[in-house]
Amino acid sequence: MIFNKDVETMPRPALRELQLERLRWSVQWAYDRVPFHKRRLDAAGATPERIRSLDDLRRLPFMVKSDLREHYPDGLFAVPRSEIVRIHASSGTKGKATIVGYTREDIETWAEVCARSLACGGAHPDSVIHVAYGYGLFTGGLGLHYGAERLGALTVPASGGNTPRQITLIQDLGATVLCCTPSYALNVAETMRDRGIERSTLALEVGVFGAEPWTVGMREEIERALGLVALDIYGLSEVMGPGVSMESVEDRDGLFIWEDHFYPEVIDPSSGEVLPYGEEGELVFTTLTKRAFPVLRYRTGDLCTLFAEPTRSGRTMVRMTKVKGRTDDMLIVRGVNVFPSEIERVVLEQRELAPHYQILLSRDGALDRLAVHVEVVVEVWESLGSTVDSDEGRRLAGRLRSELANTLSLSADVQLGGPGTIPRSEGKAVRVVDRR
Ligand code: DLL
Repeated sequence: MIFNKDVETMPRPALRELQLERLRWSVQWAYDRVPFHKRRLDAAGATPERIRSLDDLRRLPFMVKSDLREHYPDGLFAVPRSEIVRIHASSGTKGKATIVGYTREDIETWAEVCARSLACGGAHPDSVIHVAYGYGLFTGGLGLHYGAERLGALTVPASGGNTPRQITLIQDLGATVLCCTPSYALNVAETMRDRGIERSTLALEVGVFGAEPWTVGMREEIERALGLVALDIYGLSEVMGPGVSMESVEDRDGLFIWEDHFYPEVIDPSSGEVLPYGEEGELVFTTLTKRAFPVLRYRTGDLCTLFAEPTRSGRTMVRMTKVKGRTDDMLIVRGVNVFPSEIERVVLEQRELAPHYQILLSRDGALDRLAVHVEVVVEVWESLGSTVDSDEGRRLAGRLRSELANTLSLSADVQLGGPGTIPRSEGKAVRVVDRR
């Protein structure tokens, strides 16, 4: 189902016209209301009247996370507090949270893009949508909640935690759509297995999973365990929250960016140069309709590729590939660049290993040490007599070690463990522990 057919299937020339009109509005709005934007646009000679084409956006300077921190909590808001109806905060790990604000119109837009996203994933007004993203300052829960209600679906605001109770609710209310992080979906699957709950007692058809990077291998694991179609949803608080882009159930190839509200660019992270579609780089967004907290060329730190080939679903909006990682989560180990997603891919290729892993970095004198801790799957654990300290256990660890060395060009210590060794997540999983 296409939630907003006129917009989602708009011919691209008409879409570009709409984007230009909105871009001019957005730049003017930010310029007139936020001293930070006025100062920077004046300095760059990129005042609103000079924006005559979409390419003129390139005259604007980039915004980065530290700009938000420096104006904490609401120094970049473009409307008086009396017009803000909601705030959320981004889940940054460093320093204070970043506060973001919404006017009533912004909440409307957000509900619309989340409704579009859910429909894009196959949800419809008769769906029962179980939202297990956290409700609160995190945008996941309330964002998708409003989208599900806008779609007209029966919405279950489960939030995070108490997994056994969530499973009972999913069963008893007949949830057809599950919204949560991919790592929490695994947690749900594992709790079901531990309690002997058959997946046939669930009516789940689709999972709307995001808020953290996950590989195709992880997708397959989750689909097998829960018996649903697992789709990827992307977003970030600074731009809106969930619902910036979403994979479609028909295409299952890349995430459609709701370009009538969020204008994407991909840049070379080191030079800042805009890259053509098809080339991988850092995703940058300019909001086209946001009132409370407009962002102009905000660097997300997320790495992906844009592409605009025709689609099965008829949607015309540009797509982004799954996020490969973040510019700042690339690990540099003994001078070699390593993305956690590469490690996840190698781990998940091994049938005997479970999708529960953690990457540990430490320093031994001047030397970095990379260790990968992974659980073996329950059946293997049982067949090994509940220990990995055996020839078979050592053989498994040895194989993972050599696969990692081939892929990463780097040696890693491998430590296998039994089920439950790695901490489980209720929101975003902590995959990397850097003790250097
Ligand atoms: O995570 C919004 C969200 C909620 C998206 C629910 C999807 C579902 P933040 O807490 O501000 O917002 O974190 C944003 O999370 O810059 C990415 O690095 C990462 N991220 C979000 N979605 C994905 C995804 C929410 N599908 C940051 N794949 C972003 C990979 C993702 N990374």
